[in-house]
Amino acid sequence: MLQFPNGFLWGAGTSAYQIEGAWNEGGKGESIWDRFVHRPGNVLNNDTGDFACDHYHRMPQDVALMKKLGLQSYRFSISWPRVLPEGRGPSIISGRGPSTSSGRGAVNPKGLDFYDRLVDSLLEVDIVPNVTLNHWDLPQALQDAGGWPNRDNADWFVEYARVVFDRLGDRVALWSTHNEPWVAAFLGYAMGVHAPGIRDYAQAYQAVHHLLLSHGKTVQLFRQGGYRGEIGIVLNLEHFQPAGDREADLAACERVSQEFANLFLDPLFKGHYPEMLFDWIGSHQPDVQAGDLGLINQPIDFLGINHYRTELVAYDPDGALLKAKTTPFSASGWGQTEMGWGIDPPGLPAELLNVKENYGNPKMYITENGCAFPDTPDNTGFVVDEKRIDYLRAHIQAAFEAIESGVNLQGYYAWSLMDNFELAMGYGPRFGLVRVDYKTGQRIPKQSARWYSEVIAQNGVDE
Ligand code: IFM
Repeated sequence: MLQFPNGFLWGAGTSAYQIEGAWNEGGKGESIWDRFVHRPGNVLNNDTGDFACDHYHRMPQDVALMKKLGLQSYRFSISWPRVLPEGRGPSIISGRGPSTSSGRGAVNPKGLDFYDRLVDSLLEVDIVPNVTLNHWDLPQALQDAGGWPNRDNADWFVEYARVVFDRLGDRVALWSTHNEPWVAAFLGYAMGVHAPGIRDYAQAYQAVHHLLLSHGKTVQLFRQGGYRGEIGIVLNLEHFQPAGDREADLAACERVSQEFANLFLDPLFKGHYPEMLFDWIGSHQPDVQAGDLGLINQPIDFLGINHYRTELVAYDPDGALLKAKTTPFSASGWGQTEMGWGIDPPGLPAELLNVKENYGNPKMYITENGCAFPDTPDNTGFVVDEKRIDYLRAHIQAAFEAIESGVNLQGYYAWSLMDNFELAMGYGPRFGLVRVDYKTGQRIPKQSARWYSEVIAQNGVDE
C-alpha cells in the first residue's frame, strides 16, 4: 500500500454547464455555451446542456451521494450567468459596459441561493467545497460586448467574483479563478470548437491575457476583502514529448509546451510571458499594458493541475500558428481512452516536477484526472469499469511518486463525479465514477466509485 501523507485531500469534480441543466430556469441568463449549442447546425448531434444531469434540481441527492462515496472535497464551478444574468455586477471599477434590461449589475438572488445551499449542504456533511469561478460559461451579454478579448471583461469578472465572495467567502476553503484558461482561449477563440466558436489566434492570445489579468485582479480583491480560504488557478498541464530528434520537432515541441504551460506559469509565477513563444507568434501577441504583469504575478495559495494525457509533437508546416502536429502517446501496454487520448501515467509526475523545479514548488492539487471509456452497464445499470480503475490507480501511484520526489502535492480530484455533458463531444464520452442514465436522471455508482471510496478510506493505493 502506498500511504499518502495525513491530510491529503481526496475529491471529485464537475462543472456547472456540464451537470446543472436548468439552462433558462430560476432567473439564469444565457451563457455562451447556451448560445453555442442552440445554433442551427449544432455539430453535437443536437446534444445540449439544457438538461444535462439535472443537478440544479437534484443537488441534495447528489451531495448525499458524495457523502456515501466518502468524498472529502467536491470541486464544482459557479455559473456566472446564473448569478449575474447579464454578466455585470454592481460596478466597483468603471461605468463602461453593456447596460442590461434588468438594470446593470442586477444579481439573481435565486442563483446565489442555489450555490449558498450547495455550500451549506456540503459543509453539513463535512465535504470541503472547492469552488471555480469560471469554467467557461461566460454570460452571452458579455460576449456580445467582445468577450474575453475585450479588456473590460477582466473588470467585469472581478465584479462577479466580488458578488460571489461576499456571499460565500465566509465558508469556502478553496477558490479557483479560472479552470483551464488555455481551453477557454484557444478552443473558444482560435479553433472555434468550444463556445463562442471564434477562429482567430489574435483574439485567443488577447483572451489569455485578459483571463490572466482578471485572475490577478481577483486575487487582489480576495486578499483585500479578507475572505476566508485560499485562492489559486487551475491549468491544464498535459505532457508533450518531441516526436523525433529532428531539430524541427524539438522546436515544435517546445512551442507547444510553452503555449500550454509557460504561457500561464511564467506570468503567474515569474511576471513575464515566454519570450520564445512570443517571438514566434509575432503580430498575434496580446496588448499588454504597463502594470498588467505585476498584477498577474500575485502570490497564489495553490496551483490546480488538470492532467489527462501525453502527446508527441512533430513539426508540421500545415500545423496552424505553431506549425506543429500532435499525436497521442501511450506508455507500453496502455493504449488510448475513448477520447483518443494516450494513456501515459509517467506524464503526470513529469508535469508536477516541472512545476516543482521551475516555479518554486507551490502547493499543488491535481484538480482533474480521469478517463472516458465506453462503459457497458448490466441490466441493473451497474458498470464494471476495470479500465477506469486501472487508469486511476496508475495515476494515483504516479502522484505518490511525485510526492516522494518532493512535489508539494496536497490533494487529488477524480474527473468526474458523474457522467456529464462533455462539451464539444456531447454526451458520448462518459468520464464519471457514477453512471448517469440520461433518460431518467438516475445515478448509479460504477465499480470505480467503490474502488475510489476505498482509496479515500485508506488514504492510500495498492502498490
Ligand atoms: O470535461 C472536461 C472538463 O470540463 C475540463 N477538463 C477536461 C475534462 C475532460 O475533457
